[in-house]
Amino acid sequence: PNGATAPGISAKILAAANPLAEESLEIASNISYHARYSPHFSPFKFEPEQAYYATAESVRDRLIQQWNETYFHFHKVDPKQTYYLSMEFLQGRALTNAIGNLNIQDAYADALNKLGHELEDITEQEKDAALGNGGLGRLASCFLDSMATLNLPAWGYGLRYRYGLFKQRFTKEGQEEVAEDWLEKFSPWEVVRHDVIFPVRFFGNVEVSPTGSRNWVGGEVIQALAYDVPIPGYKTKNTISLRLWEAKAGAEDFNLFQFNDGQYESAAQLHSRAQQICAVLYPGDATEEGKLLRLKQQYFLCSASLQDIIFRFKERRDKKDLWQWSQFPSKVAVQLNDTHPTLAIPELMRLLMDDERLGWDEAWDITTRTIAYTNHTVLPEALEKWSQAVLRKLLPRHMEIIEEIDKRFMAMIRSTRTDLESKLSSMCVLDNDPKRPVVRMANLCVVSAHTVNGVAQLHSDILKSELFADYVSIWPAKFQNKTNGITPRRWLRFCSPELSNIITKWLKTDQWITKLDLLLELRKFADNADLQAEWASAKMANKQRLAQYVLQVTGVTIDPNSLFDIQVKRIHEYKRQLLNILGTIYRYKKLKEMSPEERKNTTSRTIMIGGKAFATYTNAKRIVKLVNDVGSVINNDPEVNNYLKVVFVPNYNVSVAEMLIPGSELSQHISTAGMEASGTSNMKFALNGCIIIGTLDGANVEIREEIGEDNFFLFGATADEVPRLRKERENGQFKPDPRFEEAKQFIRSGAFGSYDYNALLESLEGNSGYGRGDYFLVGHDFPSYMDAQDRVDEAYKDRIKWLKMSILSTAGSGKFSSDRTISQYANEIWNIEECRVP
Ligand code: NBG
Repeated sequence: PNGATAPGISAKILAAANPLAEESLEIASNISYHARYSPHFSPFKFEPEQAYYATAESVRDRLIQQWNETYFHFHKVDPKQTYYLSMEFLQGRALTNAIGNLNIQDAYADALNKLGHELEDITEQEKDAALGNGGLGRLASCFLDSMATLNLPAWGYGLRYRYGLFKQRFTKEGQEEVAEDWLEKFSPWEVVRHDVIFPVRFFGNVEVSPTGSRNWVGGEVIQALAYDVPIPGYKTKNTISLRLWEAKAGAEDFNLFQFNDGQYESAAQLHSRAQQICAVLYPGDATEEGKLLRLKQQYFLCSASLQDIIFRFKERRDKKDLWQWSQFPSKVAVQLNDTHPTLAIPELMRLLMDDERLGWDEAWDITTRTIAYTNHTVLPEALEKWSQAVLRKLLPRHMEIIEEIDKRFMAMIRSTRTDLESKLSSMCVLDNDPKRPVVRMANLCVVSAHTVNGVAQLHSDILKSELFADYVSIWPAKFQNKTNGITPRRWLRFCSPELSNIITKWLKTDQWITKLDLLLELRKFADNADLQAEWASAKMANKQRLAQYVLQVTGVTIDPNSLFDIQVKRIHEYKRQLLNILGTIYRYKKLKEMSPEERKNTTSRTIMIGGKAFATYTNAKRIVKLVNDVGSVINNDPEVNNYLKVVFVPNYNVSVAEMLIPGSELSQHISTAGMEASGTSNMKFALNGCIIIGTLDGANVEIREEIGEDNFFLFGATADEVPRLRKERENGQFKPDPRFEEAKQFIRSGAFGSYDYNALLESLEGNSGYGRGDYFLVGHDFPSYMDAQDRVDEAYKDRIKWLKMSILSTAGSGKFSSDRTISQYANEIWNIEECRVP
């Protein structure tokens, strides 16, 4: 029986060996070995939790072997290598992915059966590694999967946050944040490297020697210790590393004298300061302390990673006789994932000049040929600007270097591009506004990186025509587009084995898993009744599984025969969850007004919304509360709840996404045009045969192109119309649709409880200002959104047509594999090549 089996039983099983199941027997014995000899729990306990850790350790054994081989192979071949620097990696769970990529799922399932467990229950035991917020962090993790699968010499560098993204809970007040203790017991997927440790300095001052060389001294020094996470590629030996830094102080920093004197806190002061650095992902930055801590985190990542990169570069050179620093950019590519790791630029300059004694010009040449920058947003509040005073205090030498970069940039413009002089004040790196002098990190990146890319065609176009327009004429070749992608392994093969098997059967190959363009072949069969029947039954199985899950986490029963309509993503006004819920409210009101006969002709829907609101983002939290309030009223209204249910799916994260996406039929990607840089969940939904209702924003544009406009429910203003619409609004020329007014009025009438939603609704009213005057154009897009929703209802009534659309959606998703994206980065930015472990 589940749980009661002691690991020792495996000996008996082995004795009764069935020679055909040799591999699974070996695995079972290896799992038993770990349960016994890597004891993390009391002996003779083998509940699912213990079984999970033992299973993970047995998988890790295999990974470590491949991992070491990969490291040695890279070391021997010494190819140019990419380092992906990111403050976020949203890895999610690792077990299913690892055994899937190693292609040993059947053997593991069998082995666990022998030990009295089901693989599915065991994988459920794993906590998500949520070292990221949303799309940007998950993109980094999809990229790692593709780098490994494509056998590229590439690594990730990040921070080992003690607490990742918070867990979302609910009280009567709404969302509550609770620390997520992903390391509560331990993570079997990381290996500490006690020999990989680098000092990282903060504060102090710059000393000038008699020869004029500059040196940063004093302040506090914290150690960066490496923890490596293996990243296996799919069906390849190549297993790369995600290196996460942890901050620690040494024994010599512990003041034994003070401690024995009873001054416990001051005795361990540096230890506690070190602990703060990696304590949480995105500490609140409303206070000065908070800002300083975030900057410390960013610098900590950059400094440790670059010291490590330089160390490896030298280590691989030492074997050869002669080498020069000028070779560095032909061996190293550094990609900055947004501006968060921008300090890598002055840090590389500092290491090359102050430690390696290169001159400015040589150091600058190396730095600019090494570093590339990806922009992930045009939202002004997300474009980082650090106070010059804070930077100067924390990193005095870097501030000098940044000033010098800016000075030289301005001199270059003044001497070669007098036509741009009037633009200089917005183009330069330092903003010397006496009220708030800051460093503009995006400008520092554009000035210093050899390549700047956006993450979808529309976004890259906007970067060139607006945000970075002034730089384009100086460096036209610097600006590129790399449309995002997602890994088809996690986001189809492993999260929906049912649908995957059908695809493999019809394509007569499983090669689509690494060559996603092959999905196009499915188009031929889109009208085939047999495929449609199989497709429908896989979708239904996924919907049933999802319904079970929803019941379990919310207590709400949902009907798998209703249309499953999902919007899951971070809660943000520009993503317009408010548009969704206002539309839902209107739908509810109309249902109430119908006769029972009329209701029977409507399309039954289950609307699911999920996502986390940043702790201090008031309107986002109000939206979360509104969805919950609306859900409680509608779901308990017996008159309509056969036709409409509204569920807030709590604690949205990677593993919840893996449950939701395969069971979805319609998903909403409805941001104000021009504001969502790309979106990546849109790609995951489309790949799983889910139809998108969306605006012409981010990657929606390209998804619609690929899948076909008949298979996409489009509505809303386009990006180029948005500025004019906002102007018209300011001039009082906007006439709201009566349906929009009716929905808002219904909330105000108290239909969803006594909470005062006025402040939230007022953000959709008035005439101007960011967050007021309906900056996000919810009111403008409301009527076309409702019309698109009517088209959805009609289309869903014709199940055959809907199935065809669903098949075509999957068939058209080939472009959105992160394998395609990463190949383009490799060829067009990094200039690296495959380095396959034999
Ligand atoms: C996000 C964008 C998304 C995009 C991801 C990945 C940030 C700063 N940006 O639209 O909002 O899909 O990056 O590129 O998190």
